[in-house]
Amino acid sequence: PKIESALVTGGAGFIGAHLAKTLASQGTKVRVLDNFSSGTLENLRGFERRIDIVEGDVRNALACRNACRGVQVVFHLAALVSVPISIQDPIQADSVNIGGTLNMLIAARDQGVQRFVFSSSAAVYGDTAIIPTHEDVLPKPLSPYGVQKLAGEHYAQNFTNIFGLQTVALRYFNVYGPHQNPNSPYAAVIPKFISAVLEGKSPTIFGDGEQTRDFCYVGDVVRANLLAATAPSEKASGGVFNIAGGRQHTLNTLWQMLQSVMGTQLCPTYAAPRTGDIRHSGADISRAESLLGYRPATSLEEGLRLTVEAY
Ligand code: UD2
Repeated sequence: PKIESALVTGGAGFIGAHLAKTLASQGTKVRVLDNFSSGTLENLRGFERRIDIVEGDVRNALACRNACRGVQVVFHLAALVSVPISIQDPIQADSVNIGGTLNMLIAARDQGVQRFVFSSSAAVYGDTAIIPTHEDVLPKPLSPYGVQKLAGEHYAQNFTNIFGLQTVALRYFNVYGPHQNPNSPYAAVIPKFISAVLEGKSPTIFGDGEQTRDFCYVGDVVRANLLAATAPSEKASGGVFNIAGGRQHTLNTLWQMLQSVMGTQLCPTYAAPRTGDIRHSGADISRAESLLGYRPATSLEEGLRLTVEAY
């Protein structure tokens, strides 16, 4: 099924821009709503004429309402995504992550949007002992960010149950890929490692490097969103789905793979474990496989190659 028209909130951000550009390439009429606090026009380069780019904030109900007008599918990615910032300023993070999501749900409902795909996070699980983690594991978020994403999922389900708005929540694990910002102090590990190598510096591994993560290539996250938007409503609506690579890798393995992709022989610096870090993370993706038809297509090695090539 074709998506005729879509709104991508946070569409100038790392994941949102990949999604918006893919939709536009497929012939979907795309609008992006972004306040450009962390997103950039650079991320949408080459698509400025094909995408309706609106500067606006999801905390503004009128901006949300206008952005939803005439739209079939809403992909809601706009968020304050930094866990440390959500700890330093939970009220501001709450106003964006919960308030903004509520504004978008109300706007989508009132404008007759068909389906609402909500970007959630593995952060809702906290430090669970059940790995790979399936969606029925009791969420126990360890940060305001995780609390806010979990609240967003529940609000989305409210709107399905009370108003009949079709909603789907996707819990992303560690997403990586081209154009992910390496510069913020809270940058993700893969862009940090790549930029260290490119600068000839030794990267820092926090802890012994034997912690594991389930890395997910951004192209797979984009396909998961398209599937969530088009899957039959009886399978998808009101659901939450893990979206990940479905494999766990240690940080040491990640570093080895990256060295081989980049053809370097550097020694990492080991430092004290980062406070608040979880040791292991890995997704059970069987629900997304069986109900959405999601299968990760990009191995970590291939994804690293694609990411490095884009630098
Ligand atoms: C990810 C998400 C976060 C939240 C969390 C939930 C990112 C950027 N963050 O945090 O938003 O959803 O999952 O569990 O996707 N590391 C190093 N050296 C570095 C940077 C990181 O060794 O220079 C380690 C870090 O200690 C951790 C792993 O790499 O063990 C991944 O770190 P991350 O910041 O990329 O992502 P994570 O899993 O902490």
